[in-house]
Amino acid sequence: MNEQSEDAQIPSLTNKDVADVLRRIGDLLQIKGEVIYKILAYRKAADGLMALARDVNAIHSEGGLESIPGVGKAIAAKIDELLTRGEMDFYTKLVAEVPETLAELMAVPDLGPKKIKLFWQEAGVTTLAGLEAAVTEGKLRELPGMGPKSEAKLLDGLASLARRSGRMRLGDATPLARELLETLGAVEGVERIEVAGSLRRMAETVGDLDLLAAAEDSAAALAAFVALPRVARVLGHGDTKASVEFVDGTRAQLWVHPPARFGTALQYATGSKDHNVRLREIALAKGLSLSEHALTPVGHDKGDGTDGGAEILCASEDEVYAALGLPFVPPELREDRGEVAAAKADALPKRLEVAHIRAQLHNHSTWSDGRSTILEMAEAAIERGFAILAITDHSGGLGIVQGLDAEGVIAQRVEIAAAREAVGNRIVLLHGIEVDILADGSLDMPDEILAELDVVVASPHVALRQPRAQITERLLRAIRHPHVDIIGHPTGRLLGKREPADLDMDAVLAAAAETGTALEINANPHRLDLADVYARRAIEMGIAISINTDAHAPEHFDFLEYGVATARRGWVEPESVINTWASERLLAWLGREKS
Ligand code: DGT
Ligand code: CA
Ligand code: ZN
Repeated sequence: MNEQSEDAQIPSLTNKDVADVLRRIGDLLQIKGEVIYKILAYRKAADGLMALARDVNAIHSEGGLESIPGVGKAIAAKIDELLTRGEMDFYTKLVAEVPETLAELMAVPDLGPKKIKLFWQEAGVTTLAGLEAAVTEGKLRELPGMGPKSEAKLLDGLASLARRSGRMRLGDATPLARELLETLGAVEGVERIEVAGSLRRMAETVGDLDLLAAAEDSAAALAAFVALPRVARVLGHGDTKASVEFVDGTRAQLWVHPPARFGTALQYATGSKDHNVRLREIALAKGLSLSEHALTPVGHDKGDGTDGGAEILCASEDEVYAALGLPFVPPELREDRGEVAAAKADALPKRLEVAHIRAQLHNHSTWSDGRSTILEMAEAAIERGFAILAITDHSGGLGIVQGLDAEGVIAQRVEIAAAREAVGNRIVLLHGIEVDILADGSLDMPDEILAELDVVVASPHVALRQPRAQITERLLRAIRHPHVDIIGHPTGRLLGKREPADLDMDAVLAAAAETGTALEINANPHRLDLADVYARRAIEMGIAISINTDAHAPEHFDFLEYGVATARRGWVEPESVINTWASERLLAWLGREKS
């Protein structure tokens, strides 16, 4: 299809292009005030398109649009129009009524369809730039529900939107990369294939996917890569490297190197750039020049008789680091945050492994917004080899989810007891709660109930945009609370969607250290909260870390690898993570009296 599009009259649209139109329709209908189920239908169809691993044009030509999840007859007809004519009547009429650019405003944090309609109709705001100008000029101040505070909030929202880029979350990139490795690894002649770049370093978001294959002959691997069904455009296709854009807009590149040079190539492509600069300095001090192809003695092959010796080829990264006199530096540490100096001093952190994690202390069930029963969660935890599982459903005050009040917690004891009976000694099942830290810093559950629970995770969910002093004080109150064991997802951030709360982290960390309250690394890939840099500061202060998947269903236990990676990136060693401790030690810690 890519080839066809060159001569076709209508430029072929990618899955992402079509999904964007459907999403925009949903947004514009919502601003217009249309009923919610219609809006959701467009969004579901857009999600269905984005999840496809094939080009929608191919599905279209087979007459299979209605087989796309979320796409029914009516939307299929509209997509057909769009792909056939490059236009959709419904959309054309809609944007004649509601300006197309209003949809952009839906991405501004804390700005909803009603306000957008108000700003449009009362102040003529139709674009992001127009919104910024209207706020700055005070044109929105007199509108209902507006004031200096909401103006400041809008400006913050616009700024955070500008900071956001098209980066992918680690949790989305990882399964995609695994699929690519499997497909391309099966290509004839490919001896080895690995991810590189920020994905191998397991950064919380990645800009693009870097893949690296070892093969004597690069042509077959590169040809297979550019012919993947999910490729929408080939951006480049050379002798040793190709880059593509997928149907969902993700970019990826594949390098192919001879197996004998795979180590230097992988080391180079893994980065980070700054880490590589450090290594090149060390190489130069040893009279070597480090490149993706080899370690080359300075003066090698200059043709003037000053040949400094033969190239050193490295098939593995171990050999690269060894040639520089260093132990292997795990990819998660390669951010130029002191890891090269630590490697030289043989003082790299002890590596935390997923297998070290024996307990999961923050999990939900059907008693709040989880999808599985307590027993189902317990069985799934047993299957994954956990020794301890805590059920910590939400407290009631959230408003958005059905949570537990004091009576609910008491009623839940019966089911916990029944589940304990059913699992016997296969796992230790703890009864806990994820209690909401209310806007004033009090907890959404009476103390006497909290006192009886095995684990108390206290988390901020509401009023996350409070001013710094207020939200910091609120967290401090929760940290100092005698029954709180763990602070869940401390900053409340959602990657690419919501900025962290404006916390004074020094104060938060100091209070956690002083009171012996653990801070969570929430492993959900939308959160990864605490972030790596804060986790590192926390362990330097002796604060206990708890890595939890916040599972709302059994498959969420799979998030653990992202939490562990975040901890590694924060130089966190197994000993600092309470989830690695022997059961008796962890249970004693949970039952301690806080200072
Ligand atoms: P990303 O994609 O923005 O999340 O970040 P990376 O780290 O994956 O960076 P990317 O994709 O631009 O490049 C992949 C790797 O290639 C990078 O980690 C190191 C290597 N690399 C790229 N450009 C340079 C460079 O100018 N100098 C050096 N030393 N290495 C580079
Ligand atoms: Ca990259
Ligand atoms: Zn939560």
